[in-house]
Amino acid sequence: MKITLIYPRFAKGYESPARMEPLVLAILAAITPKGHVVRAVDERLEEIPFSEPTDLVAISACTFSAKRAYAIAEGYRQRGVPVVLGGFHPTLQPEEAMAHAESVVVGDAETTWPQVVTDAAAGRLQRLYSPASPGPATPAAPDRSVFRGKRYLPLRLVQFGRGCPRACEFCSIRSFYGGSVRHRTIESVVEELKACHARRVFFVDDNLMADQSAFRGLMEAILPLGLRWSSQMDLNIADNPDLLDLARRSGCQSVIIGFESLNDCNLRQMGKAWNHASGFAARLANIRRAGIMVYGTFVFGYDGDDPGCFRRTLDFALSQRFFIANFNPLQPFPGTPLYERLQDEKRLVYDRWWMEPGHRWREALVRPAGMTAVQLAEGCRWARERFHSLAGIARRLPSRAHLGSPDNLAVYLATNWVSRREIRTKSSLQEDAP
Ligand code: B12
Repeated sequence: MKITLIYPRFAKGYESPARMEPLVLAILAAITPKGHVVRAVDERLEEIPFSEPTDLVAISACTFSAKRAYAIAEGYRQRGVPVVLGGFHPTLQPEEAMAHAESVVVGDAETTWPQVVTDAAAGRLQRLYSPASPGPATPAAPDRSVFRGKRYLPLRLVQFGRGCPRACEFCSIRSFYGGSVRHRTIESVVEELKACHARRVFFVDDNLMADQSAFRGLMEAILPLGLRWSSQMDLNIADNPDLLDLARRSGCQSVIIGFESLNDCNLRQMGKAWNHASGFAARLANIRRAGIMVYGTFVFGYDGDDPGCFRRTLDFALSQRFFIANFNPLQPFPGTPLYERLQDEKRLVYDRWWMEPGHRWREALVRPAGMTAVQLAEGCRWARERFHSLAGIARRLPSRAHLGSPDNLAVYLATNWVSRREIRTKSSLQEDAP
């Protein structure tokens, strides 16, 4: 069979210069049984080849790309080609996805994709593939030959483990993986890093230090490779000077940490009571002292937020000299406890916002308790723009972490420049029309 694997774009006209490799396509290619010809298409870089003959189409969709994924599926189905949908959105909304495809895969590809291909070749695709045991599969090593000739950021995306033991109300990870974390062997990660000649790496784990001993093992193993890497992890990294030092020596350049809110009532409401805003500054100082840059993320629209929360958070992010920060309005992803709660409380602006034709990126999706939906959207926009203004970038620059090496400085300036451009493009963007 000829199999076409597709990663849909998010929105028409959204041309970020900072595209990352869609790891999922390389994993699907790696685990496709022998004897089939695979073509990977990243719609962010190339047109969908509707007129090219193919026997099976597999599309990966998250909630933001679901509407576009359904439109592509429709295009192929009209041409008589069977379509399989998988990824976060079809996993969390299988009924909806089944209306747009011959077949829907729930959960990780590793457990089901070889069977899907065998069934498709025999002309007996099932409507739904759902793994017998829940929880994350061990990630397979990707086949990066599918990225050849395509222009991605000079950054390797590598996955050590999947899942996070935390239970944050708004996050899709727990709904998708449950509370467990599954790691590949450290040897296979090192082998992959060597094979793809990695210099700069983004470990796409949901919480790289979810298991401290696995984290330590990985750091020790990659120490001789001379990498520069970044990843998401929780703030507890700041409390362990040995681990911080080991991370730095192994090449950790930046960490992405969800601070979410400066309001402890909000942190409690979102299930992050293990974090306290009063401890943020001291813990951030520990990370900066280790020479590691911090990418902080914040979310607005929880019940303790009032219109003043944007200025307070912006001041904090500027004074703490974050490398980058996100200021996002609460996004209720289907399948999360947050979505269910807000639906019960009748506080969703749209029931299925991801399918709304007129919905824009800058629009709020929830009705917050302490302000209007417009104030929520505008407050986030205001904080983002101030943070990424030239004055904001200059104010955050003088930090030991940013000035610690010429490479850190170059990454600081380049990333802020790209984010500044993306913010301007996105805020004027309409969601993709099918
Ligand atoms: C790296 C990453 C990014 C990168 C982009 C990656 C890229 N290639 O371009 C960056 C940092 C830019 C990013 C941004 C965003 N991201 Co992001 N990101 C991730 C992260 C951490 C890793 C992605 C990855 O490579 N995973 C590894 C691959 C192998 O996993 P996978 O894609 O899930 O595929 C597996 C299964 O899902 C399944 N599968 C997937 N597709 C298919 C298809 C078929 C046919 C089959 C059989 C199986 C299958 O099999 C695969 C292998 O087992 C994920 C978290 C995660 N655990 O995946 C979040 C995640 C995908 N992001 C998420 C979000 C919300 C965003 C943002 C919208 C955040 C924001 N508020 O701005 C933005 C939007 C980006 C934009 N375009 O504007 C959410 C999506 C939730 C949802 N319900 O859709 C996730 C899950 C994080 C979370 N905590 O919830 N992201």
